[in-house]
Amino acid sequence: MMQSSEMQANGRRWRWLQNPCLVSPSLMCADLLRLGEDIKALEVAGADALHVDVMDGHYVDNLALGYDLLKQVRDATHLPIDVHLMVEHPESCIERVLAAGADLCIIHSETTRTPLRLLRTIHATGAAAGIAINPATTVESIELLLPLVQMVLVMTVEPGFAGQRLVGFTLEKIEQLAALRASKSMQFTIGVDGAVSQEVVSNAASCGATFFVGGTSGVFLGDGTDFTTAIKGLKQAAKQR
Ligand code: S6P
Ligand code: MG
Repeated sequence: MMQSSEMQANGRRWRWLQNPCLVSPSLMCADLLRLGEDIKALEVAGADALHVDVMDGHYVDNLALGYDLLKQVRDATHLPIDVHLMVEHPESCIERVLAAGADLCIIHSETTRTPLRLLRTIHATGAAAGIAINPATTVESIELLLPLVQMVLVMTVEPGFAGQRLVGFTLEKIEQLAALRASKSMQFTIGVDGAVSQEVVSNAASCGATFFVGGTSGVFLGDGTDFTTAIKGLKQAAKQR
């Protein structure tokens, strides 16, 4: 288990996660044929991080962004990169993902038999660690891991695809996590991923979320709205909680 002194030593590197409102556009929703241009435009537009979904076609029925792309994204941006691992047995890819430049690595605890070891591996490189919970995954099932993570990412859709509808009851888990965090003086950030529109941001923020993954519902709107307007809209919605 990571010692608290090591947690403190990494505290400065993880401080960006404590910002009261972070928008992290999901790059699988970008124009992949013009990704470099989209990344630059997202930086200028006020993105706080970039969300990279890694999918293996087993844990979820989709294939997405791999090591080589992740390395190129790392070289192309100064923003923190949060990597969302939707893969079976993440231990087999974690070292490569970390070496490719993840600042925050988010796992699904049910994909591994050894989540503690995995969190330790992530922390050993100085990266922050997170756990994602699917709509049907309970907060109770990850409660023991909470003191060890810097982020809980509440999936507000089933993982795998962009463009889905919100699963409404997931917002209650944000409140539950926020109450647990307060009662045990923990520090993890609560994020939401899936169907994150302005309305969802506003509701999720009022429940205690501060980290918002922006996909087709929030940032890549496809209706001519530019990234600056879209990201500003999400940030304003977070204030209107
Ligand atoms: C989905 C993935 C997400 C999506 C994002 C898409 O499994 O983890 O990060 O990229 O949720 O956003 P939207 O607004 O299209 O649902
Ligand atoms: Mg994701």
